[in-house]
Amino acid sequence: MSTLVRGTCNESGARTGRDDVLTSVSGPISLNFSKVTRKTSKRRSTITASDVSHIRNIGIISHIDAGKTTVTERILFYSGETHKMGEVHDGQAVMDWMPQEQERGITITASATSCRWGEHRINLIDTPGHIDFTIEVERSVRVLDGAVAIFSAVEGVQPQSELVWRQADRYRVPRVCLINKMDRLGADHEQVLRQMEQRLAARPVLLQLPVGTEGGFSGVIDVIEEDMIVFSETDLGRTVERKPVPSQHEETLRNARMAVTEAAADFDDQVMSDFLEGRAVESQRLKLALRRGTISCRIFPVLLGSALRNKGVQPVLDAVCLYLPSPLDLPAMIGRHPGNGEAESFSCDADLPLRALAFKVMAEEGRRLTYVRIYSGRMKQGASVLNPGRGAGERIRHLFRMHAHRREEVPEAVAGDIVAVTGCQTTLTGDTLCAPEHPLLLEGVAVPEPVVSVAVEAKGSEDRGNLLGTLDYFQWEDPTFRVHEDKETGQTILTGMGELHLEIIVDRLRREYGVQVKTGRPRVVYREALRREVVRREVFQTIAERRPEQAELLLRLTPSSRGSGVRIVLPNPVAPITPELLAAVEQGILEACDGGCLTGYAMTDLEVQVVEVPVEPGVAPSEPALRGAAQRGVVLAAREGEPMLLEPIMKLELETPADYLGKVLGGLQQKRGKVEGLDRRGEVEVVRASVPLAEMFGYMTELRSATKGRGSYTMEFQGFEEAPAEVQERFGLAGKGRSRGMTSGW
Ligand SMILES: Nc1nc2c(ncn2[C@@H]2O[C@H](COP(=O)(O)OP(=O)(O)OP(=O)(O)O)[C@@H](O)[C@H]2O)c(=O)[nH]1
Ligand SMILES: [Mg+2]
Repeated sequence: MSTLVRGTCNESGARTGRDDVLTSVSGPISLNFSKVTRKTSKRRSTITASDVSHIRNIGIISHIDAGKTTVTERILFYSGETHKMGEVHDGQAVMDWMPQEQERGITITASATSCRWGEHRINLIDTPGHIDFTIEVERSVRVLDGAVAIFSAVEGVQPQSELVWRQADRYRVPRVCLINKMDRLGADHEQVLRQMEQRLAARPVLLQLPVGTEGGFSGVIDVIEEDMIVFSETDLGRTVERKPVPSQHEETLRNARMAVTEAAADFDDQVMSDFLEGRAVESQRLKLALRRGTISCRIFPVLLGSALRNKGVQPVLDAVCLYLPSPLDLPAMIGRHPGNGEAESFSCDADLPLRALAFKVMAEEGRRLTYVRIYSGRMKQGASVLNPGRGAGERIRHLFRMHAHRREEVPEAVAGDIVAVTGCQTTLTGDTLCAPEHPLLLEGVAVPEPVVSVAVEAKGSEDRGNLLGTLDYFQWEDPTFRVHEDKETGQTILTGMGELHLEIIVDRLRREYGVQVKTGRPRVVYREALRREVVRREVFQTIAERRPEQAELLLRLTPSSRGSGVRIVLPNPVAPITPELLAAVEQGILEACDGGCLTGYAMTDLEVQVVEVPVEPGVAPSEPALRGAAQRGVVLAAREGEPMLLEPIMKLELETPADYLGKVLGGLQQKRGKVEGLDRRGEVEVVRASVPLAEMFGYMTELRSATKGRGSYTMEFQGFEEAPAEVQERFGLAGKGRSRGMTSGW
């Protein structure tokens, strides 16, 4: 597999020296607007190469319900992209355009949009917070250069906040943070800052102080500029005024500025010496130092606001332009040549050959709309490009700048930009598109493990005809959604991330495609693993084109540690065994592992070594014979290896009022849950536990009734563990320590 290393940003970014970063920032950015002054500049949708330093590709990420879509709606409104402010709770948000999103008040699919802020173009992706749609966050952070991480001032750092933070850490995405919902009862930004330090191991730098608390929250004090920012109540916060800081805040402001200067000092020697000698540091110098710290992911600027009350959003946009990197500030990208795997690094340069990554595919009436991030070169309407991973050519028919569901056609896009294109036939999420004469593979998108399945059956004969085709569209769109047929029952099985994920798919089948289905109960997706090592010699005979063919393999299957997946070890190609023949062997092994050896669930935590491919001198077996030998050999060997079932285990974080703790813990114990930690936050107890997913269907109803509607929980996949003996036996497998060497049935 190809890998791309997105190297660590050093202090100054890998491409630009420290001074370059300084200059790139000082020109276009001005934070000193006193009234609202942001008239949207005349739209120019085509970005030219010279504009790239003004592009910001950002995502909005957070725990469910922290206010991502509400913030995004304000961003579109204040930047002049929309003329009416859409509200999530009215089902009117532009970004939540799917009917299911509008009805449920949650985001389900990441929506891309684009706006101008001063001289900057901000390409923005509003992501969902619900864990079932985590692929949307994953693919977004893979292609974005920066993010706005939102926290609720009341709930603080919630479990899902930790998860998305870790996703952004993995791709080293610089972040500015917004503590939202400052208007709510119990808002406590200092508590959130402490949680960021403790739970995210992050270093937040508070750049604003609140003016007023809870319902009286009316604006913020800008710690760097030392003035107060007030948002008008009469024009939906469009007018922003800067005023002198009221005297009662002066001392707090002095201390806060000192803390900001101390943080900035780590990124600028002059600021350090001014700080040590007690001299005031001018604002611009502080901002530039903070920018370096932010781009290197060593600090995280924090702002305060209440998006719903129209306060604090414009400073977030300013901070995005000021502190987050442009595509030019990023370290060089590294791709691998498809043939020899050799690495090549390249910069964000429109004059280099095209390299782009498809990160999202949407099916619209059977046609594909493919979202791409361009890393180098240009993509033009009508261009022929190569998908090197699939060895397929693609033609770009049209390019669009997306505004949620609305499209605006553009003739071309250059390195650094994000656009959607039509015309791609085979490209899926995580695929590279590049210039045909310069093939290079970029790192794909990590796909999380789908662990819940449901059987569906079409209601009428017409529905039956449409079902599989429509499910195919959904599979293009969503790499965490899989479809297969249960060989025994003939039922169609849908596999996804959770109950909500599958419920939405079934709802979309009905509404968007008019396909009516009956659904079974949700079930967990097990895995097969082996208890002991097996060595097997497989001789496979087949008839091809009326001629008998034979292939022989010596295979060793060794169980490996939990979470290690499947590893295949092939011998070196020695004539007459060619790399193509070994690829056929690998294919056969993968097919066997995917299909499992007894239960139909895929095998995992297994090393398959091809010890030997015996051949008669000079006579090579055929590809189909080798593939067949590998597939059958692995299945039969696995059946001798004391196969067992593994079940998915979830990491659970649950909140309950302290009074109900005993009842909740009792319930978890009955579900084979293991409590790993208890935390008191005010009146609320937070329980961290691991629990088998199989026990958790319908748990929300149970928890609500146990806590009089006041408990809530989130869970994420943690790993697979051996399933209990009753489950093993239900599938015809032996419980721990009891083997039923099953070798028949091939
Ligand atoms: N009081 C208050 N409510 C807010 C604020 N911002 C958002 N909300 C409300 O919080 C709820 C969730 O807001 P969304 O913007 O949908 O949150 P989200 O993060 O996009 O949620 P998901 O996309 O489902 O993860 C809605 O009812 C909003 O009206 C705020 O600043 N103050
Ligand atoms: Mg949302």
